[in-house]
Amino acid sequence: MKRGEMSQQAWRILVVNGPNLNMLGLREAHLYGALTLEDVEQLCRQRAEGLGASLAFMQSNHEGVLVDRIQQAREDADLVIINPAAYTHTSVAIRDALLAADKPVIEVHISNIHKREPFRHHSYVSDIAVGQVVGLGVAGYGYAIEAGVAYLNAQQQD
Ligand code: CA2
Repeated sequence: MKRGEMSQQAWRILVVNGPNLNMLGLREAHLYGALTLEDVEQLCRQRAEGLGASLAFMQSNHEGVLVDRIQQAREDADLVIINPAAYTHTSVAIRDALLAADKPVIEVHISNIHKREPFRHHSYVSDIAVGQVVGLGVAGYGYAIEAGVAYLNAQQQD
C-alpha cells in the first residue's frame, strides 16, 4: 500500500510562512484579510484532515530558521506549501533550500503580487514550484492543500 491511500500512512504536508505573517489579522486587513495566522493554521488542519493528510505548520521572521525547516522536509514531508512573504522576492537561500528538500512545492500568496508594486512581481520560487495560488486570500492555503494532495495522488499512479 502507498501513502495517501485509506488506512495507510497519510501524505505529510508542511506549510511554511515567512516574515510578518504572524501579524495576519492584526494589521493591514485591507490587503491580507481579518483572519489571524492561528485561523489559517486551523483552516489548513481541517482541510488536510478532511483529505486524510497530516500537517506541520510553521512561521518565522528569520531566513535561516525557514531554511533549516525547509531542509528538514527532505526527511519529514511529501509536499511543501510555502508563502515566503517578502523573501519571495529576495531569497536565493530559500529557493536553494526548496531545491535541496527535493519535494513538490506549491507557492501561496494571499494578495495578488502581480497587481502590486513591480518589485513583488518576481518570485524566486515560482519557476521551481508545481504551481502558485495568488490573490485569493487565505482561502488559497486550502486550495493549495487540495491541489497538492491531488498532485501527490496523481504522481503515485505513474
Ligand atoms: O500576499 C502575500 O501573501 C505576500 O506573500 C505577503 C507578504 C508580501 O511581502 C508579499 O509580497 C506578498 C507580506 C506579509 C506581511 O503580512 C502582514 C500581515 C499583516 C500585517 C502586516 C504584514
